[in-house]
Amino acid sequence: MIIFRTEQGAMLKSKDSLYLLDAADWDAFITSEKLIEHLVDAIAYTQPLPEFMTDAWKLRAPIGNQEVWAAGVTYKRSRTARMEEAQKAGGSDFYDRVYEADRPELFFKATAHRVVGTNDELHLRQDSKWIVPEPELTIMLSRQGKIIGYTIGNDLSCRDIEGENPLYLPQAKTYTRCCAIGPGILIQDQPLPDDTKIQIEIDRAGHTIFEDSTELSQMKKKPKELIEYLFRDNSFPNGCFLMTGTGIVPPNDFTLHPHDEIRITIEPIGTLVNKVR
Ligand code: DO4
Ligand code: MG
Repeated sequence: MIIFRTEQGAMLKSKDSLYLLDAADWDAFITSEKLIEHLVDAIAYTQPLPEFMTDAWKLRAPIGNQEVWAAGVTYKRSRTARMEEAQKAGGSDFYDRVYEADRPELFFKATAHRVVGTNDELHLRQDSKWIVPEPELTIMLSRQGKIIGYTIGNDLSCRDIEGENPLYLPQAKTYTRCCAIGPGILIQDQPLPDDTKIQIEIDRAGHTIFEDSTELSQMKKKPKELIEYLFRDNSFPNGCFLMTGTGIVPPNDFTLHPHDEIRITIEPIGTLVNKVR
């Protein structure tokens, strides 16, 4: 079951049918301990929506007042890319060490107002010349740290800023429209299979200029370990999102341009589509 957030309320997709649920208080709805029961009831007792009706509905980012946190250097590819970008500044050793360490890299990524949904625009930071998308499996967690479900995240990152000095990480990562989440949340507390693929395509002027894929089996740190560290001495009254790190980094001569379109697919969640400006 996948939940989408729309102007009209929560839209539930089950098999090929769509149902509308009241979610005026999105935080209460999505973090309710009875969420699964509500969804099962909606399927049993309400009429599916005719498709023509929902075609024009705009999907919003499926986030209320949750914070977005992110894990870093959870895949070998990210470790190598970071070591390269930080080499001149003498910071590469930190990335190698965090890849091997028990304690993961966890950082604050965004508040909800910095997050965009699918089909919305991400922002290219004006004082950066080297910006890349990071396609990441993103977990929604309850206030108790239980997995509510899975979505797709784009951890837009300024590689020149973080490469200049690791202490600049918050500026490289957190700014207006720095993060995309969506299109919806796959409601499931069980882990996704190791062979789940994460795919990315970047289009410029109608041509695909970069595509790549990885799979969850390539993640060195597992979601359970990341969650356990994130919730140590830390409280999240509305639950939170945790981006689990990127396993795909475009070549070092690649940077996003205004109007590029980024498509990130993780089945069975769907595809997150964003242009940049
Ligand atoms: O330490 C830099 C950021 C790492 C990151 O965002 C990632 O590996 O996905
Ligand atoms: Mg990342």
